Amino acid sequence: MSEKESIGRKWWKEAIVYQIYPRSFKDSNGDGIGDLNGITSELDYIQSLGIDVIWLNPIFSSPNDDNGYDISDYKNIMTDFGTMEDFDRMLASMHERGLKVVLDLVANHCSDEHPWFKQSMRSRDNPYRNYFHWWPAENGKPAHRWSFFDVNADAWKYDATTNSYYLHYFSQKQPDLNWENPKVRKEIYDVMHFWFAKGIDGFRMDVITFISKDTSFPELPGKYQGDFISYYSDGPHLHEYLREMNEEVLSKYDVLSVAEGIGITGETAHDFVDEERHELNMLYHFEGMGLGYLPNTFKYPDPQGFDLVAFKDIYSKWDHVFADKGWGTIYLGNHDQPRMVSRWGNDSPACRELSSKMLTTFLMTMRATPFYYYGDELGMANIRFNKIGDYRDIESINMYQLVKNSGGDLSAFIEAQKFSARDNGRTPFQWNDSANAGFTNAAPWLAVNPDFKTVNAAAQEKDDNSVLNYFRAVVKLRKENEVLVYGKYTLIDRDNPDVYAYLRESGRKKMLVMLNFRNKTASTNAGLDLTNGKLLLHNYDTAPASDALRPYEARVYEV
Ligand code: TEU
Ligand code: CA
Repeated sequence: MSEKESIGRKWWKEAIVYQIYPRSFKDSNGDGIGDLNGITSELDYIQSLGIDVIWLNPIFSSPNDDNGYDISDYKNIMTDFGTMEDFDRMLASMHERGLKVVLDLVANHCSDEHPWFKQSMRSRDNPYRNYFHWWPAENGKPAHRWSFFDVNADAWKYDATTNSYYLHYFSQKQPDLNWENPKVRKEIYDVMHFWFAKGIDGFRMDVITFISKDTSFPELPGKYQGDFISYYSDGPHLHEYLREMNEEVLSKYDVLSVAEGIGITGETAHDFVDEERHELNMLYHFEGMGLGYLPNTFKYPDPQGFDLVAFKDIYSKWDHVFADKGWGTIYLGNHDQPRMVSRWGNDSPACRELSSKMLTTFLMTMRATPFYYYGDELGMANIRFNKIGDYRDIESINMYQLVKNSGGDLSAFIEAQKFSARDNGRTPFQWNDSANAGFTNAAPWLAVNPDFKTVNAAAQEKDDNSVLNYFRAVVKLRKENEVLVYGKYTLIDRDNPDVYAYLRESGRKKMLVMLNFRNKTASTNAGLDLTNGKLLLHNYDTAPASDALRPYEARVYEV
């Protein structure tokens, strides 16, 4: 079996996924909200990036309590985003350009405005009753379940209509679907077939690890020590349902399936993605996303920042997890995280471009499928709102209320949200320096970052050394050097607190990647004579003068 066969080549292992948050990409009809026709109108730009796959956050009918992650009709397009005709045209145009499309499957919960729930809450013997998790109130209050978004962090909501509580891990308008009910599973498989029949190329699966519940709803077992996320992602029939989903749907198409792997650890990862398991292709983990936050706080940043050695350990461990089997993904931002350059780099005017390029080099040179977030290719930064009124995200608004209800320090909360809030990653795309950054000619649904006058695509198009053109260059480097996809990964100089360096090797090809994560000159002892190395890419506009790395410098050598 050749090395190539042993690698188990797959298109989705070699792909670069570009995530578009449709609400914030481009408004085509002047209502201040991004939409599908807006995306279709910018396909030249998207194609120019060199990426292969577009992941769209939910575009289905929704009252937008959680910006589409609360679906009221799985087989229709959200009114704000357009029509099914708009979708069909967008999909056809993307396929014509060789771009694949991945949609977002939100099947752990749906909207409380979905007909299923409207029926279910009517009476205890309604045929849809068992589509959700109900607890009859005469049995007393059910055992506590923690909610991500509830203002009292309570995942049970009482409904007087049938004197019962229903379960909602997220907001009260996001009741959890009862996957223990085979009718519910059939409904979801039917929805997946509907979109695959339309020609889409895959699904990113929202909190898919949470779908199976112990419906006797016991007190949280002691072994989880209060860690609800680990308990939620350890349901009794999870893998049985993922195998069934594969058998009923995924195995029938050549598509990409990726789990939003909240709660998945290095120990359990293979259960989800090993080929012989016949479940999913990939997952993305959350281990890195906890770095740099003060423990037991709601994403309050650690003033010391994040520990680079811990960062290296996490991404090296996950490379090792999939070194021989399975396949990983890599990301540093998305619609649930603050902007990459503000979180992991330095978004000061002097360092924003350099550190953004350095972080992009990391994502494009690891042995995993990159999931790259719209706007990061421009180095878009956090907007850092000063007041709760500026926020549109239910998580920030409800957590503010929760802090208020418990008499907490609201200004400390607002301060922390400047660093970690999700809306920092959802501000409109900055196309040019015209009004509203060319995103819309109406009032945008969420404020545009005032730095758009300088940080925008039009300005960067013209600048060979821009973050945008560097993105295109490092994507090209990955596409032209398969060693950066499948090559063996080896961490170098692990204890170096400032530089992340690693080798990628395959056959006679050997690449050395060196990344300075600090705003100062730093060195790494790569133990390799770089003078014989061929410098393939670096993020400064002047050639390096020594082995020492300049602030936020990134270099890729062939050695
Ligand atoms: O996110 C689940 C999830 O992990 C997030 O709640 C995350 O932990 C948190 O927001 C970080 O602050 C998925 C979607 O990606 C998210 O946008 C939805 O809000 C959520 O599920 C519910 O569908
Ligand atoms: Ca619009």
